[in-house]
Amino acid sequence: MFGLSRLSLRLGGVSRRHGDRRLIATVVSGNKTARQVKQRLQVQVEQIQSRFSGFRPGLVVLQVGDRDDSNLYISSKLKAAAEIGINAKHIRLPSSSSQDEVLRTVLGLNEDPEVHGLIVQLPLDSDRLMDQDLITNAVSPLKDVDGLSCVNAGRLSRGELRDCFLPCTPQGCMELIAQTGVSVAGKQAVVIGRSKIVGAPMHDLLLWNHATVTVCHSRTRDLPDQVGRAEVLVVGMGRAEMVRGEWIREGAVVIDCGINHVPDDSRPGGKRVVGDVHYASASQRAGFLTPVPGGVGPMTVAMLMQNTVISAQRFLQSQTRT
Ligand code: NAP
Ligand code: L37
Repeated sequence: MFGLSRLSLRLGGVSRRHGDRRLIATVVSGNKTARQVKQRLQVQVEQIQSRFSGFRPGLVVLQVGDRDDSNLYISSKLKAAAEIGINAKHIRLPSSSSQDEVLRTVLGLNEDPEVHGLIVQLPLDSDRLMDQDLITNAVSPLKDVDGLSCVNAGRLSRGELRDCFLPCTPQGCMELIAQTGVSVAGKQAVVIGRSKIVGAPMHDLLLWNHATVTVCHSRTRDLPDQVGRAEVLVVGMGRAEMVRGEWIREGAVVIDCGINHVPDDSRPGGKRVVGDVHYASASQRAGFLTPVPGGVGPMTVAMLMQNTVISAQRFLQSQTRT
C-alpha cells in the first residue's frame, strides 16, 4: 500500500519511519526546563529585592514525621529556594504530634507576614489519626502554593485558572508539554490516576486548555485500549513500568509522573528509580517522552518556586494598595 512502511514523517523534531522499530521519541528534559524556570525566577527575585529593599519571598515546608522520600524531596526544594533567593524554612513535627498540634502550626504560619508560601509535605508520616484534607484545607488559600486546598482546587475545576495556585506536578507537566510545541487544544488526552495531587488537577488543566480528556483509574477496564487513543498521555499511578510501549499511540506526547524504586543489584544502593511507563519500549512509539529521573520531578520543584514568587508578588501588591 503506497510503500507506507517506508513513509518518512517528521514528528518530534526527528526523522522517523512508520512500520519499523526505529522510531525514537524526543526526550523532554525536566532538568533542563526546570533550570531555565529557576534562572528566570532568580532574576525576578533580584528585581523584587532591589525594588522593595531586601524583601525576600518566604516559603515554609511543613513535614510530619521522617519519611526518607519526603526528606529527599524537601532537600531539593530547600536547595532550589536558596539558589533563587527565596527564604525557605523546613519545620519538622514529630510523628507523635497530634492533629491539633499540626493544625495550630498551620494556623500560626497563616498569620506570619514573612511566609508567602506554605506547603504540608504529603504523605503525612504520623502515629496518630490525621485527617489529611482537614490539614491541607487549613492552609490559607492565599499561601497554598501546593494548590491543594478546596478553594484553589475548586477554582481550577471551574476553569478559573488565573485566580488560583495550580498544583505543582500537573503544572510542571503542562510546562513540559508546552516544550514539545504540541498544542493540547482539541487533542485526545488520557490521564492515568485521579489523585488530588496529580491526576485530578491534571484532568482539569488539560480540560481548560481545551483537550478532550479521559481519566483512567484502578477500576478502568482495558487500560491498553484507553492508552492507545491518547495523543497526549499523562501517567501518575505509582506502578513501576506498567504502561508498555505497545499500548501507546504512535507519535504521542507521553509524560511520566511515576517515581518508583525497584531493586537493582548493579546499583550502589541496591535499587534504582523508574517511572510508571516502560521507557525503552515507549521510546519506540511516542513522539515525545519524559525520562525518570530528570523529567517531571525537577519540574515539581521548579513550579513550587514559581508559585512562591507569585504569592510574594501578590502579597506586595496587596501591601502597596493599602
Ligand atoms: P496515588 O494517590 O496512589 O494515586 C494513584 C492513582 O493511580 C489512583 O487514582 C489509582 O486509582 C490509579 N491506579 C493505581 N493502580 C492503577 C492501575 N493498575 N490501573 C489504573 N489506575 C491505577 O498516587 P499519586 O500521589 O497520584 O502519585 C502517582 C505517582 O506519581 C507515584 O509514582 C508518585 O510517586 C508520583 N508522584 C510524582 C511526583 C513528581 O513530582 N514527579 C509528585 C507526586 C507524585 P484509584 O483512584 O482507583 O485508586
Ligand atoms: N508540592 N510535592 C508537593 N507537595 C507534596 O505534598 N508530596 C508532595 C509533593 N511531591 C513531591 O515533592 N514530589 C517530588 C517527586 C520527585 C522529585 C521532587 C519532588 C524529584 O526531584 N525527583 C528526582 C529524583 C528522583 C529520585 O531519585 O527519587 C527526579 O529526577 O525525578
